[in-house]
Amino acid sequence: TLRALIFDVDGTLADTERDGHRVAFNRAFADAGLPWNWSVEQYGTLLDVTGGKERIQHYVKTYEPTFAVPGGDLKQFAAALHAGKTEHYKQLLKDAVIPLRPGVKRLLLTAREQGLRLAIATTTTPANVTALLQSSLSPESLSWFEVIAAGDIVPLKKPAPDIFDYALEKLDLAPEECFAFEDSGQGLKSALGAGLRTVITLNEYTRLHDFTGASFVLSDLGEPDAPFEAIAGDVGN
Ligand code: XBP
Ligand code: MG
Repeated sequence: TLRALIFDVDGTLADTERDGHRVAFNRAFADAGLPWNWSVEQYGTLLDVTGGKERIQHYVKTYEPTFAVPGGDLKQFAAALHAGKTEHYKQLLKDAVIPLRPGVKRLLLTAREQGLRLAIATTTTPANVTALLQSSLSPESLSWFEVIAAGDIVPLKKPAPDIFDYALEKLDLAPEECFAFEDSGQGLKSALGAGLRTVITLNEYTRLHDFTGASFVLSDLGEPDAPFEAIAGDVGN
């Protein structure tokens, strides 16, 4: 029996990467007086590395190999930059709502009506999940999710299965009792590694990823009442 749905956040609940995270990284770089600016296109390549702190470290090693790291410790430097990035991301979501993807709200509401349990398994920082749900869904929507597994709660990020394993353990459910919702190849690998059936919704950054093993690969979750949502401007409450 199906008992729970486990959701990825970035790219699955909302298209947060291009106009959210990417912009926040660039603002943090500017604050630190760094001349780095990640373009929409380059960010697509950088997304291969999951986790913002890990992404910054990867960027420096790959594209700025001669950069003299202040303090000499790249991990520490990336963590400090990333803390600034998180502040910018939260502020961005306060200034402008990034809408949930089509059909996400309907699916969450329907699942709740039917007594399905909800959880989140994401690589993103916990504060980002809170900020997104509060601004794009509703202040009380955080409580809809029984488990919010996020960020550094497990040492190995996606594509490792650890974050989904963790969510399953907290739900006290077997993978056969759940479905995962993902948008990326790394996310799918992570969910499959945890034994989960997975629904993929594609986006601009992930549409060419390898989705072998997914139960469904969909453009989005917007059918059948997407036109209604569009008319009603169904964002927020
Ligand atoms: C999302 C990520 C995150 C975000 C940025 O992956 O990889 O790193 O890009 O958030 P997923 P942070 O959708 O698979 O969870 O900067 O907080 O890491
Ligand atoms: Mg994602």
